[in-house]
Amino acid sequence: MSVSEILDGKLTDKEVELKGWLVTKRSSGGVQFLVIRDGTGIIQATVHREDVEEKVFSEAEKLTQESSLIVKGIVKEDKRAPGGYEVRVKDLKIVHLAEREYPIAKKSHGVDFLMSFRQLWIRSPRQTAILKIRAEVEKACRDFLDENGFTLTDSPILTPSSVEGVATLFEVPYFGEKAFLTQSGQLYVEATIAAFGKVYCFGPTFRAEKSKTPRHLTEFWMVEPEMAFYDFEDNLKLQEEMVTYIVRRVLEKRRRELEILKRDVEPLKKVEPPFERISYTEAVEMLQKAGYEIEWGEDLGAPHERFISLKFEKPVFVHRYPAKAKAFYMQPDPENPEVVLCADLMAPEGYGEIIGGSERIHDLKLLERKIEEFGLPKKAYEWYLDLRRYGSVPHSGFGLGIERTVMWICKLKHVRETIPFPRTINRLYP
Ligand code: NSS
Repeated sequence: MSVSEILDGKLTDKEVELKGWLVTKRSSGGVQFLVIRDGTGIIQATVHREDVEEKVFSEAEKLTQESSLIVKGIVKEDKRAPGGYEVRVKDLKIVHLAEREYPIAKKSHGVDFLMSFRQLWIRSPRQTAILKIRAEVEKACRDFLDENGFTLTDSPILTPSSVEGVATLFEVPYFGEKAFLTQSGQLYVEATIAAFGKVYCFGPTFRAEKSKTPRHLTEFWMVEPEMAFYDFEDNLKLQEEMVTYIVRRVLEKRRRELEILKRDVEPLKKVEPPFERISYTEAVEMLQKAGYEIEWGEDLGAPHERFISLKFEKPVFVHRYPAKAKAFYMQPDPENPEVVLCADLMAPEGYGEIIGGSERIHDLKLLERKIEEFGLPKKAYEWYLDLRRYGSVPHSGFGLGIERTVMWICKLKHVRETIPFPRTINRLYP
């Protein structure tokens, strides 16, 4: 039996057994008020001296914060109790009596201190709410793709080559050779589309990001759909549908968690197709007019993305970036080969990029030329070039960053709270 079942009103006046942890305890006269959590919710349990054997009452007195316990009792509706229900305890067993000093008991700890005790911090209501929403976002991604004819094909993590530029590669020794932790599974899903049509990979990706920003992790999770015969336009439509599906799912299933986070849900309700669209060139003009020092040709940085994202109520695609600012595999725009058929999706409310996607080059000669222009070792990409030798088709895909998406949906200031154990330039512990 779980706390959530009690809070849903399914077990009123029934006897229940709850297994969980003690959040807080206070006593008043002959009653001890225990606040217990079990992973599904938080509830108050009361131990009345007159209801229980002396032994049970004194066990309850011993309880320290975070002790694990099993209680048996009767569920009572009680307007005064948080959540509207409480358990009137008949029996109680301590499973483990926690040490007295809980390291993160004080309210005043800073985030960095709390991150050093992440193994304990994840138990707090705010952190569990965020991680529940993360799990819902991940499930929504999978459900959306599985329901729409996609096949999951996992990409390798140890790879011989770079996808998103050599500057952020993590190198690993590999039996006398060099391997790299994957920056993106994209190149491999480009291979599996020829076997399945529509595919995706979903896994951890790694970037040796030297930047210390509130939205960069060195290890983050990405879901990467790839579709044969999809052009640039088809790709954007799919992204609109998928992001809308994810947001709706969280609104539907994770209301309690959004409330814990005090997330205003009105902006989220506005997320529906079609999303806004502006070209990179228009974005640069908007930024220049607003006084930003940016030249055509430079990639957009966090402050630029923030500015643009705040101009729109819905997510906005910024499309057709300069070829030089983006990755080697992107299809040039036939109307202007200086730019490529790519789009980054900016989440609203100042959040900026959550998706990067593009139509891919499917012509062998052009791809060979790009690999050379970008100074990449052709040998490592021979297998990838094969995809353009045998049944090449126009195709497109994108990568949605889970942590950035959760950060926006939860309206957080920093991406590090969106993953159970974050990895950043200065954090590898715990
Ligand atoms: O570099 S991306 O823009 N695009 C790719 O990796 C493509 N190869 C994906 C594809 O087309 N299959 O990264 C995609 C998303 C980006 O929009 C962010 O949401 C997220 O991945 N991302 C990150 N999240 C957290 N930390 C870091 N460092 C990070 N880098 C990208």
